[in-house]
Amino acid sequence: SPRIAVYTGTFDPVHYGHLDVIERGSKLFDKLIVGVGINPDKKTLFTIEERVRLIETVAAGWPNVEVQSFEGLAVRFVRDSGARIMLRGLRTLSDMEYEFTMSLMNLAQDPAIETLFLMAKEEFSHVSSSLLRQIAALNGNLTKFLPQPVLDALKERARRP
Ligand code: COD
Repeated sequence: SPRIAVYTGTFDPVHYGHLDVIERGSKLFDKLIVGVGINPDKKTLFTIEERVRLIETVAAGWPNVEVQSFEGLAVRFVRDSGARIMLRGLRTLSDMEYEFTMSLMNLAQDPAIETLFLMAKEEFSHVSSSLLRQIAALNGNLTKFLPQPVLDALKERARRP
């Protein structure tokens, strides 16, 4: 049976750090599903449709990568996708604490789903969506961190109230 992994996240918006994990994950598995979480309690800059579309656009070069949105528990989405591996990226020590706690909670929800971590590449280890959103709001330069379609979407988003 094909080896499938699900890379879960909010991706608000997707950046080169995420894309690096997607590329590396696509080489490790037969199929990589990018699972974009709908969290009704969390206010995002981009809608779920926009976040999915941006990832589809920038990941179009990898034929075994599929993008889907999900609501509810992340582990449930992984299981329903026919996968047993939840892929995550790890940047700094502070990520470590958060990800460790979350992986234990996810393991308690469904012991059949394992979380697998890929270490961030050095050049992206300081890149986070929240920091990029802040810099975008202040008109900073983000060309090193975001692909063109995402830069365009941020500009477009800034024009909307
Ligand atoms: N380099 C490498 N990896 C990176 C980088 C980078 N520069 N930046 C981020 N990452 C990794 C993150 O560590 C993470 O593993 C992944 O990429 C996605 O990041 P985010 O910030 O977009 O996603 P999160 O952390 O907000 O994840 C959202 C989830 C809902 C998936 C998560 O909170 C979760 O699994 N929660 C468990 C509880 C649950 O099921 N909630 C569902 C509610 S929607």
